[in-house]
Amino acid sequence: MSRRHLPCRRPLLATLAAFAVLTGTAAAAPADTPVAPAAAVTPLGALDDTYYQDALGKTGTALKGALHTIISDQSTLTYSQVWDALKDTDEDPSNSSNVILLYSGRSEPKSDNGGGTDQWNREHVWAKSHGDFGTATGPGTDIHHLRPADVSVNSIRGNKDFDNGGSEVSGAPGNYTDSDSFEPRDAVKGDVARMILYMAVRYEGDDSFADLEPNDQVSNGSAPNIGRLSVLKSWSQEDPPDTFEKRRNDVIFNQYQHNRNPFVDHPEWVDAIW
Ligand SMILES: [Ca+2]
Ligand SMILES: [Ca+2]
Ligand SMILES: [Ca+2]
Repeated sequence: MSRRHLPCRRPLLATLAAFAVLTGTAAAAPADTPVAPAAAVTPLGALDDTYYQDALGKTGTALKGALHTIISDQSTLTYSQVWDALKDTDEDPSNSSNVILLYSGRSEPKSDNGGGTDQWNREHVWAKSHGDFGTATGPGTDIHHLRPADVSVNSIRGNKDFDNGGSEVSGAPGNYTDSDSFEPRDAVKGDVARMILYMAVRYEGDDSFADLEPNDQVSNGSAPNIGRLSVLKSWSQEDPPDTFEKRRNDVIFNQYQHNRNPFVDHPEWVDAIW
């Protein structure tokens, strides 16, 4: 560790730092101070002036239609390219060798992807059987709703709809499941909701894939629907976008698909549409 962490060795520096805090002036950082990387999140105003220009001021189906047009202009990935993309989008901010697993919250080495127990794999938050889109390039490779997940927990979630309740999931504290639904941990409830609603706006049946839509049911099976909408709306309110989720949206926009999840940028659009 650097000498400046020893007490009373550099009283002048401490005084200067305290002065800077009090006055808001920026004292020059000592050469041995690590500089924390700034959270590089695109300012909303800049997006509104450009990316979201045609959506502003709209509500309901007009807003949904405008957003569909905006976010459908994108690049696509193959299913094998998704592995490397997720190593970037879901990187652990505290350990650049790891990713954070969606449901368990565990930090797992990026290199530990695969199909084995305790490895991580590619979770389709909009379960791919709901609309039967598989892993062909399209909704099945859209990283806005693909997340690293523990292989066993991914299997337990299966293709269940989302709802509150059930028994706690083994290996994923704070997640609950019963025979027909899955409840993610509190920290990602809003993420899950916004991913589902992104998919509903992005996929409207005007390409070769099904029109994906939320509804208020569970047990949707292979229908192109995911529930329950009322619960997802509550989750989006309870867990607003944080820096991790916003950075993720930026990385997908800047480096991979060049489209955004509008509900991460404008969470109030959830209620404006549904
Ligand atoms: Ca249930
Ligand atoms: Ca969250
Ligand atoms: Ca749709």
